[in-house]
Amino acid sequence: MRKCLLLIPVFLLFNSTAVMGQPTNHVINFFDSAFLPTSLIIEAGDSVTWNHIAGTHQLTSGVPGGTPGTIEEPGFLFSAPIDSQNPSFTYTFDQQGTTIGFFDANNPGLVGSITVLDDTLVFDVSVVDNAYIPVVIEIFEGDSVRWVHEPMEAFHTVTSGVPGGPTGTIEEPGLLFDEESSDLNPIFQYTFNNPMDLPYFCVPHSNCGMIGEVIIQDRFIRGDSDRDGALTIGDAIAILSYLFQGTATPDCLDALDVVDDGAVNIGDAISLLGYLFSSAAAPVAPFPNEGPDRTADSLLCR
Ligand SMILES: [Cu+2]
Repeated sequence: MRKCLLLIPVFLLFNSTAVMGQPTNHVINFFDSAFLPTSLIIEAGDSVTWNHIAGTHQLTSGVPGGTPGTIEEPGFLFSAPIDSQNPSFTYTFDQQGTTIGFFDANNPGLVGSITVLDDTLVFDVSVVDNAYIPVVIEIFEGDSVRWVHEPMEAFHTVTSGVPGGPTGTIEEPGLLFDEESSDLNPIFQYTFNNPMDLPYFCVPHSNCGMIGEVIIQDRFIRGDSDRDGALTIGDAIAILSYLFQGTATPDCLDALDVVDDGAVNIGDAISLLGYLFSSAAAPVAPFPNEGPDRTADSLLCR
């Protein structure tokens, strides 16, 4: 049996380094006979501003002759003059996973596109020194993990479950995946679509501690403490009950963290009540639709 070189603490908690940024504003400039850049890749929630540099233009969403009633229909999303009197136009995109065309109706040969990424991410785990680094990784449904075998590293496996785990459960060895991690197969990527705490291990080295864990969190709506899909006074009551009446710890503490400061406290209930009854600010993302929380904090949604 191969001798283990290193033992790594198993429960080293890892906070995501791939934090989703704040919304970005992107710029496209209209010159007399072109606009630049002609295409952009943006994140949902980002905005694009088209600026006038020269010429007389009619910025139009869609494609020339696009099918009526679809996002390709000219002007379906927006139509705005871009000229010396109307020097800029801004639109915010939240159509995840979609490519949206635009063109100049005054010169339909000028076409461009905005691609809005979906909100899933790919996280890397290094296979190095007889260990998976980070040992524990927290992701959300729809995210992927990529195990990267570092050069000169020994032959390992990335095997779901635990050694000798019960058949028919996620602990069963290899139920979801059983891949070699070697110089010949240096990258293994897997997309997780269901919330769970998934242990995994290296077949040759689990006995010396080469094990890891992927925590796949449930997508949620911030403020939806009782997980019924809507924000009501019941959600504020659920926060107060958890804090002051000793009700069981909710599975999705992230949903109770209305102000997203990484802790659940009375301020979250007050903020939620303010939103519901006195037109205070809405909860931050994920809201109003379900989504991941990319803020690095210790709260989980299970
Ligand atoms: Cu190994």
